[in-house]
Amino acid sequence: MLGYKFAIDEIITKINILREDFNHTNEYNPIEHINSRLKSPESVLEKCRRKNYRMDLASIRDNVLDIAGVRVVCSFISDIAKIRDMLVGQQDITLLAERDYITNRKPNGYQSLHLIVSIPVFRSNRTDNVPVEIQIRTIAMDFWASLEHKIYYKYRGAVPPNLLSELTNAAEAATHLDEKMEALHRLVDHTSDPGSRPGPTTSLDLSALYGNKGTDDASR
Ligand code: 0O2
Repeated sequence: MLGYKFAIDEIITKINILREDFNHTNEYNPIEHINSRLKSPESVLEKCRRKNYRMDLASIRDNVLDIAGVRVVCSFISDIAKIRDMLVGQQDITLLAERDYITNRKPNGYQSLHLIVSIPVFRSNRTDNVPVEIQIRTIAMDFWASLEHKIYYKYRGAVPPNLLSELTNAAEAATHLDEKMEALHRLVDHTSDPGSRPGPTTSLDLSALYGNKGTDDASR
């Protein structure tokens, strides 16, 4: 487990460097917060059982690739691809697998980009290539996922159908919020040149925020 802990430390250092450097270069911080977790031995064994993997160390090492997990929470949908590309482009990071639950949302509404990467960890007597699962998502996606996770565990997987459909509706609302925040962010970004910055009384054209639904939503 120590090797997995070191791999988490390496990835978090990389993300913190990206955060600080990106902020310095672009005067903007795309990362809201970072969490990490080491899968417990019980969960590792449970996953082996569920997926029918052999229960020995070699099999665990080869098959359970999310023992080390890092979650990056961003402000806007467009930040997800930026962070993904900045990480995957690093020479010592190898992308082993990628699951895009944003383009292909799970039926329950779960959204996130999952990367399985491998990173070298330089130990006192050897170098290990250690897999880490990196989940990248927006604040709204994260908010939804943490509530869904709590509900799922509370009902031990047997969530009542009405609650399931409310969760799906909430996922829709989270997507809608993400899209609006992204559009607003772009709009403000385009007018952020101090020379063209509108005064407090100048109206911005907000129609792009509401797509082709007109501006009715603006009054809500
Ligand atoms: P935790 O709390 O992170 O330890 P698996 O689900 O492990 O059988 P696979 O194919 O290895 O399947 O992984 P997948 O689906 O790419 O990602 C699994 C992880 O993504 C989960 O880890 C969750 O963190 C997250 N996740 C995936 N689907 C959902 C979902 O529907 N709801 C929520 N809230 N999270 C999800 P763990 O190990 O289950 O949990």
